[in-house]
Amino acid sequence: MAYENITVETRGHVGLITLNRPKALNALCAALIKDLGQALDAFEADDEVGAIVLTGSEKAFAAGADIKEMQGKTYMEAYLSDFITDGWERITTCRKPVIAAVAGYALGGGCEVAMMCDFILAADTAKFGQPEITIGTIPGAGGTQRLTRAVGKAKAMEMVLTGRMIDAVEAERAGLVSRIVPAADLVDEAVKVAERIAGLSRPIVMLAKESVNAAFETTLAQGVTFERRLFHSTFATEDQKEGMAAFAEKRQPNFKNK
Ligand code: DAK
Repeated sequence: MAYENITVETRGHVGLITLNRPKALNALCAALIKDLGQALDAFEADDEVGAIVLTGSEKAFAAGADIKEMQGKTYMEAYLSDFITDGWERITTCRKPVIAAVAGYALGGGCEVAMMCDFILAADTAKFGQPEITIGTIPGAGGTQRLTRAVGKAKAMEMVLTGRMIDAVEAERAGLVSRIVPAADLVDEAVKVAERIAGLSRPIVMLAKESVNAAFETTLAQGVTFERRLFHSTFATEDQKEGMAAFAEKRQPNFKNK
């Protein structure tokens, strides 16, 4: 399928989505969000794809929602149409792992989209920020919530109240990104990590993802109980038998996603 604002390719068992609106630093207009949703739907439905990488350009992962598209909206138009809600949360319902590979600016909605992914690999050029306050609004796609959970109240509050950007080193130190890689290696490294995940048992990977995500929605006791139940359920899979047999027999496992 041809898209207007993204490019899509498959590398091995990895679905690679590249945001591609260079003239606007990948600003997330409605058409782009629609393209992104359709690409995610297609990769979710593709049995050959085990993990997804979402990236942008060298200069910008995404510089936010499209300010020019939203600047003239009235309150009633925004409220009644539930403005830019449609499709924005699609990444969070993806059952396959989604890795954000961020170089350059990830601002406003761009930072929020990166945080909706399962983890963020940052190029050494990455800059994260929630600058909405500087244009007279506040984050609207989880910036005050996911950022606070990722980096804690002090840094999130400073970023949201001042619009200050943080670089890759500060983002890694604060726990926003899993690690930093040289910009030139970013996409290859993200695809390598995704390929590694795609080579594991798909149902077990999905259970692991579900269990980590439960940590954000439950008490500790509920989360640990949930994890225990999922752990027990892995013993109903052929892949658990294969994984442990392979270990005991000192060979590589051959997972069948069963
Ligand atoms: N929207 C539209 N166009 C943008 C843009 C944006 N967010 N960011 C950049 N551009 C455009 C610029 O207007 C410029 O276009 P031309 O003038 O050439 O036509 C082109 O991209 C290049 O940008 P600059 O000339 O500004 O490039 P610089 O290198 O000088 O500066 C910059 C780069 C990233 C520092 C700067 O462009 C910048 O400050 N951009 C805006 C960053 C920002 O404020 N982002 C937050 C936007 S508000 C929600 C979902 C999402 C959201 C809310 C609700 N729901 C689900 C309810 C999200 C809101 C936001 O993200």
